[in-house]
Amino acid sequence: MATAPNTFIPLPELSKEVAEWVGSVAQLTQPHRIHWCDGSAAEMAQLRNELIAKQELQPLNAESFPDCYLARSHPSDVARVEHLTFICTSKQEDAGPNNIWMAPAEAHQKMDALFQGCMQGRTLYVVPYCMGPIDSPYSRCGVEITDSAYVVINMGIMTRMGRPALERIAADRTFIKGLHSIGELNPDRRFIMHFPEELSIKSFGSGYGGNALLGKKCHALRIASYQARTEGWLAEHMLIVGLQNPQGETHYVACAFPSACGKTNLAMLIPPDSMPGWKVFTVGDDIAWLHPGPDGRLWAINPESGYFGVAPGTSPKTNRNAYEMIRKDTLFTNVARTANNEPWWEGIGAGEPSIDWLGRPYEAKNGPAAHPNSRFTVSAVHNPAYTPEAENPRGVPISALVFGGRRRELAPLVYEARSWAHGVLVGASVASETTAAATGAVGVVRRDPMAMKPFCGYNFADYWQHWLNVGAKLKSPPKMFHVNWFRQNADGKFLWPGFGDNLRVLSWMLDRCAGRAQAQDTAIGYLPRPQDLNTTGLDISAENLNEILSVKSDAWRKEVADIRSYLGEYGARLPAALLAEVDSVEKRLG
Ligand code: OXD
Ligand code: MN
Repeated sequence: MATAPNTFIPLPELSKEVAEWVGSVAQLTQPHRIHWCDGSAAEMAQLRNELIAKQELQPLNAESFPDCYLARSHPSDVARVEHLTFICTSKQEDAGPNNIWMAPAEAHQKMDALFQGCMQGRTLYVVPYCMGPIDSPYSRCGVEITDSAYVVINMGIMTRMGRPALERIAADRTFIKGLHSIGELNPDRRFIMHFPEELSIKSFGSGYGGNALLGKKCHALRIASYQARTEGWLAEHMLIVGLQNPQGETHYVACAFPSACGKTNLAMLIPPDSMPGWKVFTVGDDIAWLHPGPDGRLWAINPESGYFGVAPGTSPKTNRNAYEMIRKDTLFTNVARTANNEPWWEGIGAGEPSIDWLGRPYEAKNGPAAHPNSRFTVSAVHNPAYTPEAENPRGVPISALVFGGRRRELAPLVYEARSWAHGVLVGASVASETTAAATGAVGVVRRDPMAMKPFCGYNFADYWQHWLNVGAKLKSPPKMFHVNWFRQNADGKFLWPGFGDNLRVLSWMLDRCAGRAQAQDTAIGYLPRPQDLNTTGLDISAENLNEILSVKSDAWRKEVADIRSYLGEYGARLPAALLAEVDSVEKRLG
């Protein structure tokens, strides 16, 4: 546990284990110099100035966007690379069909050959960080070694980075080792390797967020999910939001949606005018670490301290909180600029692009002005919906867990699982259209169980069993739900308004948790009837509402057959209890 900062001891002397590892990495990578990051504001300013001098960072309009900067990544390095991301367990079956596997010895050899001498002439930054509040027993620390100052600045926003983290590491005597180099940013020499059994990561050839900020997806999801299984908790791709009803009661909900499906928007939701008295607090927008508490409830911390959000589509209408939050102290990556040197992206709702994300004068024929996966990195404390509960070392109690995806058809607006085991099946069968957050085709429906397809550090079959085991430990488990904000009609128009109106669905869920709301019992779970939802002031036709609150048996029979065949890929390791849930949905469908 962290104690009062001891500024007298130089950083490299705080932890013998870290110093030894840094020494061996320096021998391999041969940097020009080594910089131990203390996480101070002065250090951040210094790094920014260095990048500005090299023209790798541009200050934006100092009056309207004070302390905001624009970074441009290499045009071939703009998203996560799932096809180059490996889980290296000693046994291939432990990584499972959901991951690309490589034997640890082979992976180390391959990576060490790439890292050999790769930092010559460059600075090696030692970045100690803590995922989670510095004094929480649920937090876990790591050290990222990187040769990218851009990565250090991002890690400084996204994690509790610097001296306090290193002090905690010295006390815990354990940390995740993450080695990163941008290499030559050559896509043919780009690999993101995870060694869950060794609690280490090696990432080469990319400077993009999810590939390079190793505390985020690599540590807080892939390695942490593996670690969580051995320790009895869950590391999930979930936002955490607090909802205070007009009576003043606050309940916390954690929601798993795939990348770029609106987690940041839901986490910062603005209640519609017709729901006065509601308040929304953001605990996290991307990752939740969930622990069974001594009281039999599930408790959540957000391991991150900032947001690495998708910029396109962010506007005062879609997410006023985010729009306000990113007007100062924000690092933008791959957005466009206006003639007035303000950041610009598609869907911002004002202004005109002048320079596109590649730095060219904007021309419509070149496609979007901002890259569809352009991002903002900003500290959580700038969010108007920030709550100090995000710093609570014991976390927040979770009343409901929500799964969801982006599906034009089939999945209704919301349904409730019958039990924890049924909820695990609902989560395991999430499907969603792919987005620009990862390289590859966009808009293709794929199974993305618990929104963890790109992030689970071990075999999904074992992961589902682990979910079932965690549920068995909870005396008061959260209720589980599935939502789909993205239903469309034949003309491609969205049937549900989404954004702030999603609170209507969340409030029905909380009323279900409190035993106050009605539902219809259907083959796939409990659905609200139209009259069970608060529709005051809602702009939707009765026909559309009926449509998104109905279950089409024929289409669902096909879906369940598809789920069965998908789960079948996990063979004998698949938990029997999950198959029993498939059988029972199928039976109810007739
Ligand atoms: C993210 C992602 O950046 O899921 O959060 O890709
Ligand atoms: Mn994410």
